[in-house]
Amino acid sequence: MSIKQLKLRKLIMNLKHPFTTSFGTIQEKEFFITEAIDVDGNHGFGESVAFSSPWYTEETVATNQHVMEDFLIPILQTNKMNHPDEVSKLFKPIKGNNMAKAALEGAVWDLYAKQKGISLAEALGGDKKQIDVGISIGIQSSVEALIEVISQSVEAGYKRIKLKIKPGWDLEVLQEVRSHFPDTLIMADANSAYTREDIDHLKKLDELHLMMIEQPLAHDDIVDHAKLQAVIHTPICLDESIHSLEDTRKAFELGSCKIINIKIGRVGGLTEAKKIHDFCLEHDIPVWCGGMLESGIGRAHNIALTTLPQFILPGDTAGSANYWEKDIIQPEVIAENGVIHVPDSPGIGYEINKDALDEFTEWVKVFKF
Ligand code: OSB
Ligand code: MG
Repeated sequence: MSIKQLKLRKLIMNLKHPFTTSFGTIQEKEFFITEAIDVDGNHGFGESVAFSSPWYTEETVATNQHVMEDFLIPILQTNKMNHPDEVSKLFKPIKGNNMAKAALEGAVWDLYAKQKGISLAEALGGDKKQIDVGISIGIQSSVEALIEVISQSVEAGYKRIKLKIKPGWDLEVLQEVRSHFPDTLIMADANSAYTREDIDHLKKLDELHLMMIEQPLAHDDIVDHAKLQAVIHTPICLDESIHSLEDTRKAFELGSCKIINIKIGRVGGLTEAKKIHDFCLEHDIPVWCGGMLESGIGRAHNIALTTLPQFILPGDTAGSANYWEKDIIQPEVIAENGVIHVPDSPGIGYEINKDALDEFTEWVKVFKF
């Protein structure tokens, strides 16, 4: 699958609403769109999901650029491939930097599916025609404001509501929410805001009947999560701690969680994401697809991945309009009653809105192969 050229585009897009987590607020999103072009004029697109600051995990937009330009793109330029699964093998000598790796691998996967004339979902082996999605709601200025946003999301039909929590915005807020929405599927995401000192406090969350609590403890921990899971009924879902199939196996063997959030960027690409999925299918571990406030291109990759069978829980891929005034794909991603119809045209299945892409592009670099 010969690549003739690779384009690296730096974009800046402004979120419709600031998104606040335990680690901070994101308003303006800086990120890369990768584009792999072949001799026949096929174009494959990928997206880097790193943020400007290393608050979620250690990668940033700047480290992504360094690692892609100085290490990963040269590897692609000097090696031939027959299948996108080979990209992660070629990248193996480079440690970590999974979001940088995934951004390039994603463009190769899309290009491959377009060369074969099949959808990315089909190329991955997924066969769902539609996927169920939930929504992730950031920390709000007041409980009243939060209740209002939840009401709108429930009305829009999202299949589950995820609420960001942190010390001081947790038990009482969730109790209030639970009393307004007694039957709604609710989960909480702490983005590593607690420590083992908080275990007694976290035990109190059991009374709220949450679907799960996501990443309560440190971003690099699976040991204390196992201790916490042993004393709470609420299933723990790991996000930040899982970077690979090996991490997944270890977390499973230790009992660190009961559910896995798979993010393509965090695990280094679709090939590794699929391996984690297959392990979870084999061991009966429910998985869902997380989000990183992506543009439509990253969102399309998430949709394709979610067509695999073990994605049995609704993910965070809400509709484009939830994030952006204008997205860079057309049509935009639409979630109707919490359901997204999976496109069946080749590759990611959405056209690029070239005007929007150009409008948000800060600069483009071209790498010849
Ligand atoms: O932990 O899943 C997370 C957003 C930014 C960083 C981390 C996370 C999130 C979300 C929102 O929860 C996901 C989305 O709507 O794309
Ligand atoms: Mg999370």
